[in-house]
Amino acid sequence: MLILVGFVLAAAVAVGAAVWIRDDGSSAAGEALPGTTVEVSLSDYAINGSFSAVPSGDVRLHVVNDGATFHNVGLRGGRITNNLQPGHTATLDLGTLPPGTYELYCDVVGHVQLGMVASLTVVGTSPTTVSQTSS
Ligand SMILES: [Cu+2]
Repeated sequence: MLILVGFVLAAAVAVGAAVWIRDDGSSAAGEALPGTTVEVSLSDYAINGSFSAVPSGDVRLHVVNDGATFHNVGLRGGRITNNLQPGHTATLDLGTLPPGTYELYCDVVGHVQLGMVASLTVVGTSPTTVSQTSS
Protein backbone atom coordinates (compact mmCIF):
# COMPACT_ATOMS: atom_id res chain seq x y z
CA MET A 1 0.00 0.00 0.00
CA LEU A 2 2.80 2.33 0.83
CA ILE A 3 4.40 1.50 -2.49
CA LEU A 4 1.15 2.32 -4.30
CA VAL A 5 0.85 5.68 -2.53
CA GLY A 6 4.43 6.40 -3.44
CA PHE A 7 3.74 5.57 -7.08
CA VAL A 8 0.67 7.78 -7.20
CA LEU A 9 2.59 10.62 -5.61
CA ALA A 10 5.43 10.19 -8.08
CA ALA A 11 2.93 10.14 -10.95
CA ALA A 12 1.30 13.33 -9.66
CA VAL A 13 4.67 15.03 -9.44
CA ALA A 14 5.51 13.86 -12.94
CA VAL A 15 2.23 15.24 -14.30
CA GLY A 16 2.81 18.48 -12.46
CA ALA A 17 6.28 18.76 -13.93
CA ALA A 18 4.96 18.02 -17.43
CA VAL A 19 2.32 20.73 -17.09
CA TRP A 20 4.90 23.16 -15.78
CA ILE A 21 7.20 22.49 -18.71
CA ARG A 22 4.35 22.89 -21.16
CA ASP A 23 3.29 26.18 -19.55
CA ASP A 24 6.84 27.42 -19.64
CA GLY A 25 7.24 26.42 -23.27
CA SER A 26 4.05 28.08 -24.49
CA SER A 27 4.88 31.17 -22.48
CA ALA A 28 8.28 31.41 -24.15
CA ALA A 29 6.69 30.94 -27.58
CA GLY A 30 4.30 33.80 -26.92
CA GLU A 31 7.03 36.23 -25.95
CA ALA A 32 9.23 38.27 -28.21
CA LEU A 33 11.82 36.50 -30.30
CA PRO A 34 15.48 36.88 -29.37
CA GLY A 35 17.06 40.06 -30.59
CA THR A 36 15.50 43.42 -31.21
CA THR A 37 12.26 44.33 -32.88
CA VAL A 38 12.19 47.92 -34.07
CA GLU A 39 8.79 49.53 -34.55
CA VAL A 40 8.60 51.39 -37.86
CA SER A 41 5.87 53.72 -39.05
CA LEU A 42 5.72 54.68 -42.71
CA SER A 43 4.04 57.91 -43.67
CA ASP A 44 3.81 60.18 -46.72
CA TYR A 45 6.78 60.59 -46.94
CA ALA A 46 8.93 59.56 -44.03
CA ILE A 47 10.25 56.48 -42.24
CA ASN A 48 9.67 56.95 -38.52
CA GLY A 49 11.11 55.00 -35.62
CA SER A 50 13.82 54.83 -33.00
CA PHE A 51 16.80 53.95 -35.15
CA SER A 52 19.65 55.62 -33.28
CA ALA A 53 20.84 52.87 -30.95
CA VAL A 54 19.69 49.42 -32.00
CA PRO A 55 21.62 46.66 -30.20
CA SER A 56 23.74 44.50 -32.48
CA GLY A 57 22.49 40.99 -33.12
CA ASP A 58 19.23 39.78 -34.60
CA VAL A 59 17.21 42.76 -35.77
CA ARG A 60 13.78 42.81 -37.29
CA LEU A 61 11.42 45.58 -38.27
CA HIS A 62 7.75 45.61 -37.38
CA VAL A 63 6.36 47.94 -39.99
CA VAL A 64 3.00 49.66 -40.25
CA ASN A 65 2.02 51.86 -43.15
CA ASP A 66 0.36 54.89 -41.60
CA GLY A 67 0.43 56.72 -44.90
CA ALA A 68 -2.30 57.25 -47.45
CA THR A 69 -0.48 55.51 -50.28
CA PHE A 70 1.48 52.30 -50.55
CA HIS A 71 5.05 52.08 -49.29
CA ASN A 72 7.70 49.52 -48.51
CA VAL A 73 10.83 49.63 -46.40
CA GLY A 74 14.09 47.81 -46.67
CA LEU A 75 17.72 47.80 -45.74
CA ARG A 76 19.93 49.25 -48.46
CA GLY A 77 21.67 46.26 -50.02
CA GLY A 78 19.54 43.88 -47.98
CA ARG A 79 16.01 42.70 -47.57
CA ILE A 80 12.90 44.73 -48.26
CA THR A 81 9.20 44.29 -47.60
CA ASN A 82 6.56 43.95 -50.26
CA ASN A 83 4.53 47.04 -50.98
CA LEU A 84 2.23 47.70 -48.04
CA GLN A 85 -1.15 49.25 -48.61
CA PRO A 86 -2.31 51.92 -46.13
CA GLY A 87 -2.95 50.36 -42.74
CA HIS A 88 -1.09 47.18 -43.53
CA THR A 89 1.76 45.76 -41.48
CA ALA A 90 4.75 43.53 -42.11
CA THR A 91 7.64 42.07 -40.19
CA LEU A 92 11.00 42.20 -41.93
CA ASP A 93 13.83 40.08 -40.56
CA LEU A 94 17.10 41.90 -41.21
CA GLY A 95 19.22 39.04 -39.92
CA THR A 96 22.21 39.51 -37.64
CA LEU A 97 23.58 43.01 -37.87
CA PRO A 98 27.02 43.98 -36.56
CA PRO A 99 27.55 47.49 -35.23
CA GLY A 100 27.43 50.09 -37.95
CA THR A 101 25.26 52.56 -39.75
CA TYR A 102 22.67 51.26 -42.18
CA GLU A 103 20.20 52.92 -44.48
CA LEU A 104 16.50 52.22 -44.49
CA TYR A 105 14.60 53.32 -47.55
CA CYS A 106 11.34 52.99 -49.43
CA ASP A 107 12.00 51.89 -52.98
CA VAL A 108 8.75 53.14 -54.49
CA VAL A 109 9.91 55.41 -57.31
CA GLY A 110 10.58 58.92 -56.06
CA HIS A 111 9.94 58.24 -52.38
CA VAL A 112 13.57 58.46 -51.26
CA GLN A 113 13.73 61.87 -52.88
CA LEU A 114 10.57 62.83 -50.98
CA GLY A 115 12.18 61.87 -47.68
CA MET A 116 11.61 58.16 -47.25
CA VAL A 117 15.11 57.36 -46.11
CA ALA A 118 16.41 56.91 -42.58
CA SER A 119 19.66 56.03 -40.88
CA LEU A 120 19.70 52.94 -38.67
CA THR A 121 22.56 52.82 -36.21
CA VAL A 122 23.47 49.47 -34.69
CA VAL A 123 25.56 49.64 -31.56
CA GLY A 124 27.65 46.86 -30.10
CA THR A 125 29.21 45.98 -26.81
CA SER A 126 32.68 47.00 -27.94
CA PRO A 127 33.30 50.71 -27.59
CA THR A 128 33.32 52.59 -30.87
CA THR A 129 34.29 56.14 -31.59
CA VAL A 130 31.46 58.09 -33.16
CA SER A 131 33.08 60.71 -35.31
CA GLN A 132 30.53 61.14 -38.05
CA THR A 133 28.31 64.16 -38.26
CA SER A 134 24.69 63.86 -39.12
CA SER A 135 23.60 65.51 -42.33
CU1 LIG B 1 7.18 55.10 -49.87
